Amino acid sequence: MMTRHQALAGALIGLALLSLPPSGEPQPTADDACSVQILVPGLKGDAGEKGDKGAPGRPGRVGPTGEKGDMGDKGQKGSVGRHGKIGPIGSKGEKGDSGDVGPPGPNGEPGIPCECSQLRKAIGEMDNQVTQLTNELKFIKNAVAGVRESESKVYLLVKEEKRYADAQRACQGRGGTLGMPKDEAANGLMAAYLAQAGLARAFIGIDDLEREGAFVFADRSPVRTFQRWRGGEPNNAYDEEDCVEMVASGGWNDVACHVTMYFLCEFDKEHV
Ligand SMILES: [Ca+2]
Ligand SMILES: [Ca+2]
Repeated sequence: MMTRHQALAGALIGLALLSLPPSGEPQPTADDACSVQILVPGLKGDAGEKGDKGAPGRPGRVGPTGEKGDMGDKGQKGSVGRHGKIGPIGSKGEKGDSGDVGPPGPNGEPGIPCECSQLRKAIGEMDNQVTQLTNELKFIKNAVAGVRESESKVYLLVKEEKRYADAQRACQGRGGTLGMPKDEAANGLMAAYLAQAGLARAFIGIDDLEREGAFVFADRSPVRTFQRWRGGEPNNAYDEEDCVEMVASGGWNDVACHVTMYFLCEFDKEHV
């Protein structure tokens, strides 16, 4: 049994066959105008020729940032730059070598004439001072060499050859006198001092300068009971022996005052 669809399709095909003009036949006549023309889709045609290239499209949107590429080659040397600013002051450098000696300077003004007489006087005074100091030094050396002491006196043997008067002045200049052996103890001490020093004799403080034969000690006190004259002395030989020496044994002898020899000084301890 035919379905409604099959029946409709068959009807449509029949109608199509009726509308097709027979081949080789003339154009439809007026009668054809009355024929029912029904349009149905044809079969798909062949592919057409390729069209021309279209116009360029609009620019696309900006893309995302790309990854960093490798370092490029070193560029060429640039041109010289401008001068920079002046830098800070540097630290002090080391001392340089001495320079050459300069030329001599001009002559100076004439000097004041030399006061030669005054200079000579000053030099003379200095010479005197030197002599004085030299003598002091000798005396001190003697003192350092050793002195002898009794209970009340200090004795010093001065090893400088002097005349009697000069010897007395030398002792007085130091606050003493030539040695005065007024008793056996003093005479013995002075004699021992001479002997230990290896001396044969020295001036002591006895003389008869004021009156021949009247011997006095250096302090002008007369020589009385204590005397230690050697045998035959005092003899006032050649009528010129007015001063007295002591020999190492402790004996006394009158001698000429102008001869020079070492001498013994004595000082009171109270004044030393
Ligand atoms: Ca005499
Ligand atoms: Ca004599």
